[in-house]
Amino acid sequence: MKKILVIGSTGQIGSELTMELRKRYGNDNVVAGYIPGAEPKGELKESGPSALADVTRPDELSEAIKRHGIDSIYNLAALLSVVAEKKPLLAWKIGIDGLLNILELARDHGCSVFTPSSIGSFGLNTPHWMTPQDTIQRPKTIYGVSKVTTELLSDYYHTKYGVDTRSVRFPGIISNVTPPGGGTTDYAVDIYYYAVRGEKFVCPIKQGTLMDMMYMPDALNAAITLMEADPSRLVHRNGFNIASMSFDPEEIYKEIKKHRPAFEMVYDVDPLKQSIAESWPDKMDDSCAREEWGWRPTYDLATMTVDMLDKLSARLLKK
Ligand code: AKB
Repeated sequence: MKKILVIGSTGQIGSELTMELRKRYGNDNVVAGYIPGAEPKGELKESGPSALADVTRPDELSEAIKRHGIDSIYNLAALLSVVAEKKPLLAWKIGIDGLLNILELARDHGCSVFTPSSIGSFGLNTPHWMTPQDTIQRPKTIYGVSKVTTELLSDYYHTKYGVDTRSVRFPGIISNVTPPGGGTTDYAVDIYYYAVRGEKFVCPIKQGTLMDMMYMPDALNAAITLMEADPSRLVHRNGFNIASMSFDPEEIYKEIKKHRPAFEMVYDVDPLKQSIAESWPDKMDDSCAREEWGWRPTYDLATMTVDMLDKLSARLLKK
């Protein structure tokens, strides 16, 4: 049985990924890694082991790997795109210095490593429609620069040292559990909270701006399926385009309005978020992920919207 460490287990993806991994591999086999100030709570804390795992402290990471006999690491430590622009040095320290610490330890201890890349690894001169798997990656944000570096470093450790590194380029992830913080795609999560509370939503992204998005259950499944994939089938490693839906603010608004006819949205465009959004793909081509490890999403905008509204209403309105 695998012994897994999730670094960043209390973040937007980490909190749900840790629980999903515990369901599949057993509670005791999945360690929730955290940093001081972001300790696991509730079900995440009670259902399995946890350990201090700050990517900027290699001794602490090494201790967690040895103590729990870890052979597989999901590294979710990162600042999202908007907050990274405000703290570029910290974004680099966590995203790249931290990744190097993990890759060195993975080399020593024979661990496999999943470190997500993002649609943020592309830039203005990348083809925006059906963005190919292998194409121009010249992003202008520090988030993008660190995601391209993540892909290259992870590939380097695989070819040079045989470390089993794998990753996907996540679209904007939408979830009804832990809210994101500091991303360009966050509007597509926030809009559901406003709709359920019956409040008017002010959208920071311009009408007509398409971005790839994905519902959390598909995102979790992508990460775990890729890590389980037969390595002999993988032509690529870091990182695979994965896609399930692409929409602009008007489309998600209209979809929500089908269920909440009184819901209202107005625009107040945030120039930083807008410029980042415009540099990202409108829609990625994920055929390599489909061919090399059987990627198949299950949610589209309509089915996700029903589930988001149901789950959020059940949670927010019972308070
Ligand atoms: C962000 O908006 O920064 C992230 C991402 C797409 O990588 N959600």
